[in-house]
Amino acid sequence: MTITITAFERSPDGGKGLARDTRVRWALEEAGLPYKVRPVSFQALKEPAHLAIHPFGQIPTYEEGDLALFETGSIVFHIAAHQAGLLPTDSNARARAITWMFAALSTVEPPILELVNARLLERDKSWSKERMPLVETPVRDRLKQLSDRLGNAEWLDGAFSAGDLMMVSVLLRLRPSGILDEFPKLAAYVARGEARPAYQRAFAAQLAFNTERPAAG
Ligand code: GTB
Repeated sequence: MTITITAFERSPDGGKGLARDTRVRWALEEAGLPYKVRPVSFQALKEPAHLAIHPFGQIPTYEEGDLALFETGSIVFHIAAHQAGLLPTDSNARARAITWMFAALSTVEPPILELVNARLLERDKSWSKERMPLVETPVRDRLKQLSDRLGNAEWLDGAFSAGDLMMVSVLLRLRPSGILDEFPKLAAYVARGEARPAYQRAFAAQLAFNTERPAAG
């Protein structure tokens, strides 16, 4: 069955891989599943056809036959649950890998988004400088805890899993801030994720998608 995902018609990052279709592409590449990508303009995101698939008018979405999904956590979990390679077969190890997916999305990503948004949207505000420590400290606290847990291990819990895919994807959002480099073990962990051939293919595909198509008229 054909898998179709949606992505920004033109990502604001110009193909740096920061939009969330990249993590879905990565999971599909890890799973060896071919997929198509339907571009969606910012206007079309909020129109009925797209809202029927994504109630919040966002990308990415995932369609496979009768199934339509939104939320990257759910999409990556669906892919991982149905293909070998992204979740362990041992039930306890599988539950722990899923726990890391939730941890990435529920515990690590929120303070990172707060910081990313502050850097992006609040830089010109008179109070921006004072607020910055308030958004940077929770990120550093989380990264310290995560780095302590990872230690010198290659991945968070044994073999690479969907938990690592999600955590690396979340941490990648931090790179422009420079904060990731304060935690060498995490920087190396992210680099290991990026070095995976499946990530490389996903990154190249989203870059081509954002740079090689003619601009919409
Ligand atoms: N919780 C949802 C999920 O995980 O799927 C969040 C989905 C989401 O935030 N989608 C964003 C979106 O559609 C794109 S990824 N935004 C449009 C809208 O809400 O109207 C966030 C994103 C966008 C752009 C960059 N960038 O250019 O650097 C990075 C990340």
